[in-house]
Amino acid sequence: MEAIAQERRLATEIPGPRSRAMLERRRAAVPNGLGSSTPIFVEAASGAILRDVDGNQLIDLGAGIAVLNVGNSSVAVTDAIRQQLDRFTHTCMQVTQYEPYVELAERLNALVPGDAPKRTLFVSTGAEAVENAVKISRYHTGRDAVVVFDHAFHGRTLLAMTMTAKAMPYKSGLGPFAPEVYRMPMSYPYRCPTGEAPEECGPRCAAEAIHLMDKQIGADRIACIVIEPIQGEGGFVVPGTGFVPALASFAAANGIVFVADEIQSGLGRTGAVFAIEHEGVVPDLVVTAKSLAGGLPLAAVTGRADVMESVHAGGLGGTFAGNPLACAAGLAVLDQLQREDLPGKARALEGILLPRLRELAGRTALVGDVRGRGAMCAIELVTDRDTKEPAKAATGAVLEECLRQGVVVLKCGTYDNVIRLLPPLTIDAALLREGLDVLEKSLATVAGA
Ligand code: PLZ
Repeated sequence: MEAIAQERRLATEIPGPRSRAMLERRRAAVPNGLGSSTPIFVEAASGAILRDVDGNQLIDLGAGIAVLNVGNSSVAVTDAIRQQLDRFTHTCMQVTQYEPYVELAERLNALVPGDAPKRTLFVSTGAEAVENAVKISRYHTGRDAVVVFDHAFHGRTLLAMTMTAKAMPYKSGLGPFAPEVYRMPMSYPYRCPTGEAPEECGPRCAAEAIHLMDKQIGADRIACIVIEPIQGEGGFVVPGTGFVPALASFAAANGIVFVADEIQSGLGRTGAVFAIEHEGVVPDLVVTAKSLAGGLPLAAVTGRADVMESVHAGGLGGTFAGNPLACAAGLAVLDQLQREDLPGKARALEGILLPRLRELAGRTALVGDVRGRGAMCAIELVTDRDTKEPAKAATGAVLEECLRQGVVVLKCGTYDNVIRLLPPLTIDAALLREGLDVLEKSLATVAGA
């Protein structure tokens, strides 16, 4: 396979004529409901470079929404897929079984925090993993209620969409929703829902959430609390110190299954294998997807054996769940995670990202907040630092300018005003710096406009 030089190269305007022509074809063939944040069509990708159909080479600071922690087209991963491809591509684990599924389960059981014996169930997508975590929690507890948080994103299927917070674009017009899902305040130090100062936001929001769970649901009716240790789509919100541990203690004291949704934050991204490790909390269940199989669709529910073993045989599964190509890729991803110390790489990237983003905040008042851990960092843009009015239009304009200059950057956030940086963890420091230079120039252009 051809390795693409790890450099940004502008061959045409972006989008170029070929991407524009494909966009026309797409419009006539694919529904508008599938939104795409850029008009670019990719021809090849490797490392942290995407080459489009017009020959432009773009710096990838989105990693396919946190899927390519190992880098685009990781050689180790594609080799593993190729080897499995020559053996077989599918049997269905519910019919005739295969070793890569079991081996990957063993590996994840060892990686997920906690000393108790564990089990792993594989499915195909993040939403499906979230749904299975809820099914297992309900079965285990004999309770119905599911607790989620403001700004949460858990997927697009009926239950996962219900668990997702944001109406537009994820829920508006797409209901009715699933019952027994309750939303609690989320600690968001920059915009504390209780109005506390950032240092007090964690304990105060935890107290508020616990009060609401007790009084409005009843702790003894709650099957599970599902939380992203660092929120992804919701705005890269890092909860205040103490928030997650207080909820985990409440869960443990009340027989509630505590579920960490590590779909975006997991597998090295935040400088630890799992973001929950930064909180010193051992969750009962962890859900992973995205980076688990380096681009192949694979998701997992991993957790305490006594919880995972609650469900009767045949109660869980799926035709494609734990596809052998995806499991082979997953094994190669975990090898690479450990061999190349991807969590360590994420910490090194944090050392480039956070200081640079703080510098940007020093230069333009458009940047209201800088936050993140590891290579999961973001800036939140506001039109006014006092009122914190979200700068949605400016955010869109900055991203468009970045794209024109050959850098793919994603936004997120309930208010569409957060620019998130999610580079492949294997990105060269120089290439990341170049991407950040482009971001800085784009911010200056938009701020000065
Ligand atoms: N939980 C924390 O980040 C997926 C969504 C892209 P699926 N995030 C990207 C989009 O617009 O649909 C996500 C996540 C967290 C669950 C999911 C859902 O994972 O594999 O997309 O189903």
